[in-house]
Amino acid sequence: MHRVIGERDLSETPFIAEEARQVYRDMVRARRFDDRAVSLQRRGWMSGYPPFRGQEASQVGAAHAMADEDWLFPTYRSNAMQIARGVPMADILTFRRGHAEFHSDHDLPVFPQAVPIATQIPHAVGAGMAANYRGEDHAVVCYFGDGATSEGDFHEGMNFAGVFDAPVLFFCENNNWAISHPRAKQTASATLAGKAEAYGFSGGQVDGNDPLAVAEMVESALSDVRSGTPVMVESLTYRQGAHTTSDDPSRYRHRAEDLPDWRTADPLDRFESWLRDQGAITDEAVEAAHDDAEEEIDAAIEAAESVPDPEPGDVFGDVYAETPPRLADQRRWLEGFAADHDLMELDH
Ligand SMILES: Cc1ncc(C[n+]2csc(CCOP(=O)(O)OP(=O)(O)O)c2C)c(N)n1
Ligand SMILES: [Mg+2]
Repeated sequence: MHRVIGERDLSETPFIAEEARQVYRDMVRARRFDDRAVSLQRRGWMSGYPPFRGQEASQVGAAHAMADEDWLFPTYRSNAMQIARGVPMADILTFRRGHAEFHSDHDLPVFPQAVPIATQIPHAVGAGMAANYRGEDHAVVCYFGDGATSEGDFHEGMNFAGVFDAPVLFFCENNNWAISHPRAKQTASATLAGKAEAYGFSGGQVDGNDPLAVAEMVESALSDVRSGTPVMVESLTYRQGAHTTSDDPSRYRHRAEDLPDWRTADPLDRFESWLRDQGAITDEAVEAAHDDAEEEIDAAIEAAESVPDPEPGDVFGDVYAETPPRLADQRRWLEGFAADHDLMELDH
């Protein structure tokens, strides 16, 4: 298990204080975003939201280890990673309000979020293989959860990556839950990282509530990836909240196995108190991080609110180059329904 907090002083790590403070600021941005998003959903501002509270260290640490040109393949859960990579918060909000993702048309190397579990894994491997064919030297970071490791797409993607030396870092964020299903029942494997061995490359575990440990491990994994071998990192963290705003975890949380304190500890509190012990952060810096984050989120909400509602017909767009008959039928049905109920107009 790779770890920094509790085992090393900041001076014994490869990080300087300013880098550690930047990681902290991104964790605050992510935490405040998540809190506000849940409140917005609760008042009907968006239909649903999957909180990532508790997973900020894991995601921000990993994002900080990536080079600017590296591609990220995210999911609905990895908003902190996207925020730390520079995806505008307003884009994430407009997406959750029914728009196509990336409303601002940024050109960051970030794929659209995958909502079907594990489908992004073969996509990420394909992007890595394409980079090899084209002689490009960026790496691909594929984010997924513990539950995704039980999907066929995970095994197919890992297999291809191993056979074709795809420059992919498989970043598995083990938050102990796949909706209500605990990790203990997900697989009989001792670890998730151990699955990499079967595909011919290595995997390792990191304390996912320690952002510098994650950054250090991901950076070293990415250097292996760039030299031609895929790597899997299992980041051990904990989903503090519900699966989504439609879920009630009090119905099943009692079924969680006993987890060590570091696993369920709050990563933001833990990192902040360690930075204070290290003399690397002041009260003013903490306050400024929160104020700046709040200001950024206020602006993002305003920007998202200024975007007109999506057209209902948008759901048929960007799926196929040519609409297949089945979807054309569905579209006709929706048009009829809309006309009968005087609900909306579909543009053709
Ligand atoms: C292919 C597919 N099957 C089932 C679902 C329903 N589903 C949504 S989230 C989820 C659990 C995923 O757990 P995990 O991979 O650990 O990710 P987390 O939600 O913890 O981030 C499932 C089964 C889905 N979205 N896609
Ligand atoms: Mg999970």
